[in-house]
Amino acid sequence: MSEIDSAGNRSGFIGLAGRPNVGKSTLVNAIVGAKVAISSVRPQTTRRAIRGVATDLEAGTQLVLIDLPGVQRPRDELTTRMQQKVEQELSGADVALLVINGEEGVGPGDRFIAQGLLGARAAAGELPIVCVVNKADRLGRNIVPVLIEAAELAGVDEVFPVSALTGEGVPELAAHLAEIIPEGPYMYPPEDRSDQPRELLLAELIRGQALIRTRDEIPHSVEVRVTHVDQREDGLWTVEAEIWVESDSQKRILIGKKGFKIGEIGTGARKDIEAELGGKTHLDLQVKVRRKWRRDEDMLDRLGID
Ligand SMILES: Nc1nc2c(ncn2[C@@H]2O[C@H](COP(=O)(O)OP(=O)(O)OP(=O)(O)O)[C@@H](O)[C@H]2O)c(=O)[nH]1
Ligand SMILES: [Mg+2]
Repeated sequence: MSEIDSAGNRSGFIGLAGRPNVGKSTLVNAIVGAKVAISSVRPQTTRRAIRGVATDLEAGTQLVLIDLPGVQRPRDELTTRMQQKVEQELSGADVALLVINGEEGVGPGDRFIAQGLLGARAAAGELPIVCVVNKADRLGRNIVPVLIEAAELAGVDEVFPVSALTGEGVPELAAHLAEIIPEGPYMYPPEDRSDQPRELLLAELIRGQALIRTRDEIPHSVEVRVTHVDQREDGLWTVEAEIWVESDSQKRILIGKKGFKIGEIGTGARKDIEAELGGKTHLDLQVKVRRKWRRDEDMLDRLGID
């Protein structure tokens, strides 16, 4: 892109911080206008920092939204790394977006995160902190006291009521973000929606289906690797993937009676994958036991969870 093309453009990194399950990934998808990050009712759905890209060519602005794992107390090597990643990404962002679950109101966890953002601001010199009170669709007029509590959080500059699910309030939020990001050329090609390699995005779509169809400890124990993707001449895609769990009993549950559960996961994942690839897909899933992969540093390195 030439100097002249980018003159007057604005472009910036926006780091999303918030407790697990407040709706960060749903909000990233809503702003980008595509499913770039998986969301689910399970806390700790997001494991990697994913960048969602929203470019408005007419306005000449590009928001790069960094979807981050929910902030919580680390439990194992996986969650420890997730926390470190959050701190590292926020310290390099142009704007911090603090997302709160409006339905639950402002709690000690949100205050803790707001304090952390103040720390990041002190280190960065300057860091606007925008607060989103999400799940506004659940609140109606009861949102007002939550908006006030949010505005009183230390460091918060602006508060926006939003429903990431219905899209209410999202354009206003995006417009404000576009105003406060710095001037500069685009960081990603304008047609990009995400920074993820295709294999990783497809693996996440499969994991998303496993998450919503299992319970208890299983959602946290699942990881997915896509081992093969290709397209035949007649257009049919083939995707091969391994679903990892941590024990034989989890494997039995994930496969289910007569393969019912894995069949359901495959059907749901195939739909999402076909939407992403834009064509009919044959999906081959294999369930494998990888004991303690969540505590295995080498394994986490290879999975790209750093
Ligand atoms: N009613 C309602 N539900 C929402 C809204 N936004 C998100 N949700 C739901 O809240 C749940 C959590 O959403 P996620 O986007 O996965 O939350 P997250 O903050 O990314 O969670 P982690 O990745 O675990 O930190 C999902 O079931 C979403 O459908 C909203 O605006 N309204
Ligand atoms: Mg998430």
